[in-house]
Amino acid sequence: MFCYQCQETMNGKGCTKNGMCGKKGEVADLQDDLIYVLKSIAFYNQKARSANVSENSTDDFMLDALFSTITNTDFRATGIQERIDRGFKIQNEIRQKLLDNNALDENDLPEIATLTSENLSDRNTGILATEDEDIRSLRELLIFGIKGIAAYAHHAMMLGNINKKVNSFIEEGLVATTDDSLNDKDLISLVLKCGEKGFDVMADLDRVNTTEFGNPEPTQVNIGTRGNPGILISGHDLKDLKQLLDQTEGTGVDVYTHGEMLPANSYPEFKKYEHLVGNYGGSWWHQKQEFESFNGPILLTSNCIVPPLESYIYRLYTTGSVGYDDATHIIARDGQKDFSALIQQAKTCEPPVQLEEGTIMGGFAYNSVLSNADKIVDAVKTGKIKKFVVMAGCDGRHKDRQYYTDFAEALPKDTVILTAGCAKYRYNKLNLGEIDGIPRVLDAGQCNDSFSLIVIAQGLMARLGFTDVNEAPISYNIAWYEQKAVLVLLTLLRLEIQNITLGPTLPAFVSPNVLKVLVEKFNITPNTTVEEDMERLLK
Ligand code: FSO
Ligand code: SF4
Repeated sequence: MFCYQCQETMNGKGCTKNGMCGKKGEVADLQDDLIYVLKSIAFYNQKARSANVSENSTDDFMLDALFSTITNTDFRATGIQERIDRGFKIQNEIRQKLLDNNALDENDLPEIATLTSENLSDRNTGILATEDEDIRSLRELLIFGIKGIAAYAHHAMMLGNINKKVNSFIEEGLVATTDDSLNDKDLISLVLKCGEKGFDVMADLDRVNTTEFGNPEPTQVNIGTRGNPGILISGHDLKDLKQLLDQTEGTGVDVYTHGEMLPANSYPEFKKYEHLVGNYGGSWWHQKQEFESFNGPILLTSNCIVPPLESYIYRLYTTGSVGYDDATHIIARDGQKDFSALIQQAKTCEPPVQLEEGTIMGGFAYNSVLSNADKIVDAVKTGKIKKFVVMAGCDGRHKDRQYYTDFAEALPKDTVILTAGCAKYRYNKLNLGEIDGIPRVLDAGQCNDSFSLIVIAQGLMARLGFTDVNEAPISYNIAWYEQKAVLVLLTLLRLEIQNITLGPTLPAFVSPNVLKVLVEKFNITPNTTVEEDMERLLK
């Protein structure tokens, strides 16, 4: 096993026996195999697209399979093995279809296309198979960005969106990582193209989410509990939440959000449900304590799942690309998921133990912010707001992440934090106050709603007369953890945003030479101390 895809990788270098996340070595190796199989399918499906014989079911499969390999998603060897087996079936079907249509020359196939279930064990599918450190770094950066695309495209697909250009880029990128003729420059341009597709896929997801559930509106989200038994829903999939709310209505069972599902409380469609009580607890890594004290069933709709305690695993349910041995997995039939097992179980459970009380503010996506732009623009013009600081991204377990709480607290009172993703849990309960009625923390939503932050930044800057985004009073202090955050970062780079501060550590998969390019081209800086970064970021 060798895995270095997330921020918590061992010693900042790579996990080699078992993952720091709890992923078993066996599962990591299977995930390498699965990614390798996907590269082979990608080769064939590119040809199938050109010959107009590609199937939507291949896209479905690719998105789910890539998503399943993201940090803290599917921990099951069986779950990954099933996808490998299905992958070979799909690869064979596409190959046969191409032959039937005279669209494949079997005498001229690259090595990745000659992969079969029989010869898989002869191939070196691991990350270290690429010997050149810089090429390996760029290939993996591309793959991790693609995993991020797949996750967001998968949520959008659940709501009926299929973006063929995005899906065909996934194939282009995967195949490129098998092509020894591509040099570092070629790979850098693909990495930036990945960022461009990141913007497109986040825009897609925003469009389907807001079409289905309305535009998020500023909302005080309750963080207390009430006396009914409840179901806790975590992850990013809003369609799952909708089905759960419909099925629990009138049953006497309440629903609470957890982690990245918090922003759902600000969508008009979800606010209609009286039994959506609010949000319970904090970001993903607090789940051992919080799932324990919640007392009722928990539904994980995406990452991040943490290896659960025995004490609540019988109340843990997974769905979509996420999975854990001994947790019950709910599958969709004709687009519908049956959550009756959770509802029955909830009725036998104690109500949640209250952890805190009060509210937190959410719902500051671009629609609500830009429709109040006058107020914000005035505050900037009159000097009441001097700077916006984008503090989007992920939260994580590292002690060093206290930095983000300290940084938010230390920011001067004439600054506004723009946030999205679970990073916000480091400061969203601090009561940082308001500037002329504008909250100093504007939470746009989930990590994919970083799209909203970009639209907000562009909208405000246009109103303030800036043509160059790097001239505007916005600085970036981004926290990353897993591969969706890698994609968001690539999207910001593709938009030519300079001077991003990144932490709490730099990615292990970025080689010294690749880092040099990132610094030269974009002036990316690792975070240091609150004082030092404050000075730089407020300049
Ligand atoms: Fe967080 Fe986990 Fe949304 Fe990530 S819950 S860390 S970037 O999966 O997806 O922000
Ligand atoms: Fe290690 Fe992160 Fe990979 Fe888990 S996902 S094995 S913690 S690098």
